[in-house]
Amino acid sequence: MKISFLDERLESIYLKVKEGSRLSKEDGICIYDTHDLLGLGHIANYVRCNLHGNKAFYVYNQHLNYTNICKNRCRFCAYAKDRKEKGAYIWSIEEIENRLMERIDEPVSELHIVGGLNEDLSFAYFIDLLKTVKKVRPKATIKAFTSVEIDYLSTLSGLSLEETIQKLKDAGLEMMPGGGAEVLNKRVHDELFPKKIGHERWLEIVRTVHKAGIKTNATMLYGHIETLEERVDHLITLRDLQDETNGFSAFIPLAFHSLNTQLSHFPSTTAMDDLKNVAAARLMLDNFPHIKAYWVMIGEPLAQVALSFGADDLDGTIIEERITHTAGAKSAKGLTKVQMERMIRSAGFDPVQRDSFYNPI
Ligand code: V47
Ligand code: SF4
Repeated sequence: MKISFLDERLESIYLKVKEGSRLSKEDGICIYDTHDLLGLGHIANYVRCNLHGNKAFYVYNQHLNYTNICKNRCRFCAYAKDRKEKGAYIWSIEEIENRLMERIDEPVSELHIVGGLNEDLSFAYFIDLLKTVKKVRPKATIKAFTSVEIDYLSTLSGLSLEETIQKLKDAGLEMMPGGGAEVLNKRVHDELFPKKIGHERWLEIVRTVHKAGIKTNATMLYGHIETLEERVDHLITLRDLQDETNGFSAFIPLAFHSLNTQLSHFPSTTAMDDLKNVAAARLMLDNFPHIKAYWVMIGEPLAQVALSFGADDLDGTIIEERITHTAGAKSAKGLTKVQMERMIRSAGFDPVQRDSFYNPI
């Protein structure tokens, strides 16, 4: 189909995409820089439909955030607390079991488990946590711990990275979520999350996890101090690692929410930027099978639109989201299966309920 783009720079990007050629760093910057949102959406939707047709995926999942006490205290995070601060919590294994039992009649197929770096927890707690979740929900997939937590668990266990991953795998870990990467860049790291593992260590952990046969997701936290060039570099770094390991399943752009953070003067991300991030991900990450529009962060209405800007997955029902809501998210804390399917259908796509590995349920 002949398209007349308002921004003629998009012509050559469309041509490359149609030929199956890889986009360059300059193309990535142009994707973020253009004001031709509909032209960009057309190209991203072309790729999305070639890969997934009219399907839009979602998962029946439950989030469990076992503690909000964290020693890292990243400047963008509203969720983390110090041990003695009001609202600080640790869930005992019994409490985790109770939270799972509250929803035991629902068809949850994935448990998404992440938390802070809490110095009061032992490695045995994590093994117990995984085994308990597996005992209560034997058929559900455990998608747990970011690379930041894996690094910390390896320190706690006193074992090598490989041995730590093996122990977690033996206890029930099957997949890892994509959080914790933020922006893979030293300047942004040093300014916003200096205590968190750096760029090189994050890549080392993900590479090791992939080698151990565990699939992971990847994310990028955007809408704070990062430049457009730093965003594109982040995407290219992930693309290069995926060429090497093929261990990434989905990419999720995460829109920064500033309320209750040290960066509370930052305005919310705009719809334009949210959609560009979805489209940029779909076009730059040509070796990633899935791009998620995370409705929690960009809101349900825009997540629907994002399905026509490159996203093929709306993540899931979640049940109770805490991290973004502490930072001011206005979206629901969880959605029902009926609500997820209605969102997808009314955006013109066919809902596919999936498991963690994108098999239809
Ligand atoms: O690791 C923290 C980010 C992540 C804020 O892999 C913030 O399927 C915005 O990673 N504003 C957690 N973001 C969420 C996450 C995720 C979500 C859904 C699906 C998957 C997946 C992964 O949120 C954190 C951090 O990078 N974050 N604070 C904030 N104020
Ligand atoms: Fe801790 Fe994660 Fe929050 Fe950073 S983003 S302070 S590592 S919980």
